[in-house]
Amino acid sequence: AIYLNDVSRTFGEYLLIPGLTTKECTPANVSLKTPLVKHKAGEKAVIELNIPFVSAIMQSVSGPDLAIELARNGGLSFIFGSQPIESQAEMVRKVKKFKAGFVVSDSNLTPNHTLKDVIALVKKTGHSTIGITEDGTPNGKLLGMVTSRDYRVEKDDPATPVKDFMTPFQKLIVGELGVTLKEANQIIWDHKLNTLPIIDKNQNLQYFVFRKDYDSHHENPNELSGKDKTLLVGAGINTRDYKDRVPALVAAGVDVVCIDSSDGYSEWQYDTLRWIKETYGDKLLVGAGNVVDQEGFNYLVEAGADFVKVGIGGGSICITREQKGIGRGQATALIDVARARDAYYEKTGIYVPICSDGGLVHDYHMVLALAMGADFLMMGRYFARFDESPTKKLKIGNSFVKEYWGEGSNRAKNWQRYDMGGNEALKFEEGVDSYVPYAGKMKDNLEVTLGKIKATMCSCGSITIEQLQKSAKITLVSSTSIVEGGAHDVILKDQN
Ligand code: MZP
Repeated sequence: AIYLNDVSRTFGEYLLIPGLTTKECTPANVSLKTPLVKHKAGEKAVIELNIPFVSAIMQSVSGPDLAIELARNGGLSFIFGSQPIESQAEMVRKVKKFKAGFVVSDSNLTPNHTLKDVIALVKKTGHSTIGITEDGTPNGKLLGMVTSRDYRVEKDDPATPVKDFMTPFQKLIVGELGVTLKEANQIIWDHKLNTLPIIDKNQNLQYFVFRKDYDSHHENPNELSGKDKTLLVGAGINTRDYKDRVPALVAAGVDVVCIDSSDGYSEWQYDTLRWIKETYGDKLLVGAGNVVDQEGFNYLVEAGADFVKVGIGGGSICITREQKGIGRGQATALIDVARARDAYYEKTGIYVPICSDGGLVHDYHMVLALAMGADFLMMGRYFARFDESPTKKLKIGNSFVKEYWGEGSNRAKNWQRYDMGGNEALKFEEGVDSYVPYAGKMKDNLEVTLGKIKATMCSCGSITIEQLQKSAKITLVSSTSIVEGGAHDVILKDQN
């Protein structure tokens, strides 16, 4: 056997030492932009994220609702692959149909259609606001609009004609084509609107701007509000049915795929990557993993991976280390793989981003992972707690929880993720079925988490992830100094 000299360590065993905080190091100046896929030195990656978060490729995490909300907030979801090809492709389509920035009235709804028709359209398109035009075409004259609030209130009587509950045009505050996001936002705030219809000079409805859209685009307030962007979405794939699954996902408009496996250092992944690159070239971006050392990284990069995922056995629902005795402390794995990424960059001038997957518990762990070299972070438990995750919210005792189960649990039966060749079946469980505390809306939680990340980065004297990776000072902590880091030697007042 070969013995590695380093101890397998995880995030809780490290702390960051503050660097010089210059006057420009303020949270408002921090950019969390990060590359998702490989690119040449000095060039930008084809896909960049505005926040370094992606959601786990899991049934209990990444459905279309979560994908839409995360993309709107600057991150990206990988729609889970442990489902039939057609239903996964449908989820991808649902996200791609949801236009960021605006919603065109692509209905054929006229004032005489019923609420039932509106609900059917909402389900089909994912649009939460529907403009009603005279002739039912996007270029027809705007007469009014129906929002999700209206149809929720009225859903008891689906036969109500649209004209009885739509907000008539006269009452709307209407922006005109060509307004910037800053101007749109001013109108939205001045008139306490959530949605601003935008018309052209002939008073035909063109699209809507949402307050939320402006929020998520605040980095670029001078952008015209009508720029049609679609949301980014990824999807998980496996090494068995990729020749059928990948074309279906591509046809659905997927932006990036990722081979999902608990142990990615395999010839199965090599073959899958080669097939994708031979079939699609650089038109389809593909991540691979998971690995925990330099050999694993180099092997997948050589096969064509556009990013590599790091982590075995650290996930909150994962029992792989107990079941199979394989894995590596997440921090040690990340530090090792980041070295391979940097060496490859030195040698070839090609930067292959790495993703730290699983095991992030506290928000400061996220900063540590970025400082140790992760370009972005994949999280399951974190996102499973939110309204937008696809699982049930339950009340247990006095608290609300959401369900969260591993892909290697009997409930998910994702045998492809744990495939070692041979027959198709999950031979033994590598994950658990659990609850996580319910935490409300994603957006509210992201605000707090990102606020903390930015504050820590400022303490470290960095306003970009790249600077943090280069200059962060990291120290190991002893178990006694961990005790020192919490409240200690005081009698805590009753917090109720
Ligand atoms: P966490 O954010 O909940 O700590 O970890 C999520 C990660 O755990 C996923 O992205 C995936 O890599 C891994 N995972 C998913 N299911 C299992 C399992 O059943 C698992 N063992 O380990």
